[in-house]
Amino acid sequence: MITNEEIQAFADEGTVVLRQVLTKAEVESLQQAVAFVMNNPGPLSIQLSSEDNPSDFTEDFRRWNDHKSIESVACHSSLPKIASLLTKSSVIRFHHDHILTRSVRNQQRTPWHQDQPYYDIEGTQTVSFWLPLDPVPKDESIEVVAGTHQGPWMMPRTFVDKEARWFPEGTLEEVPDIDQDRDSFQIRSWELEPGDAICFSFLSLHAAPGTKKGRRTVSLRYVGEDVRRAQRPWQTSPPFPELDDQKDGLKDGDELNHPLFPVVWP
Ligand SMILES: O=C(O)CCC(=O)C(=O)O
Repeated sequence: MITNEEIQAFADEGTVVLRQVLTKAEVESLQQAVAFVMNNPGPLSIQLSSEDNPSDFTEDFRRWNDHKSIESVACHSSLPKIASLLTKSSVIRFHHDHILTRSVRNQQRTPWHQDQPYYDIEGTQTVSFWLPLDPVPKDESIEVVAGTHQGPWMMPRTFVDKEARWFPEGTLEEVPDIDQDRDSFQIRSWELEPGDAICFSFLSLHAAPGTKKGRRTVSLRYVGEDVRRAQRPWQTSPPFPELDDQKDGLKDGDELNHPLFPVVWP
């Protein structure tokens, strides 16, 4: 299902491409789920179109309870076991889903960023699977900087107006200007077919270009046993307000032992 070379590549670089990890039926079920999500936006849905980029770019988060196919692929496909092999964690929890749809000619780039500073977790055993539901040419595929999974953490900023979120200005390194000096970075990207996955750690620096023909993707995110809650005095992206509940929530340093994060492996 996955080779030792692929596991080693993920350990060394924090990213690896895996071919045909989802079946055709799983891809089709996710396509149906994305159509449902687009027609029924959730409370966390964001419309990212702007005046200079009027064509649609929509994101939605945490929809796995709303459509059986997202739950089924997240919890019962080959992905949980692969997450265990890549992160070398014997226990894997599903963390959340993130759905991104760009319509034809949407040119909006997702800027370079790490995901983990936007969340409320500490730990190293993490992996996201970026799952395209349409063919993606290499020059329209997500790009990941090899090696950045080792840190350091870099300042999360809002994507549009670049405000520091949420660490005080100056407390974290800034994301380097990668596009000004691309040859100095080991940038990985791959042409993809539906069923393929680009795997990357929650700390890997990554960015994604716009699209000519349109692109539907689902990112499914998993954590291993060394991951703990890091309570934040701000709203994370996506938010998990349930975790702040005095009785049923999680405290700083707790394992993510909560129904929001089901154990999916073993
Ligand atoms: O597809 C994109 O535009 C960005 C995806 C991304 O940043 C992620 O999945 O973490």
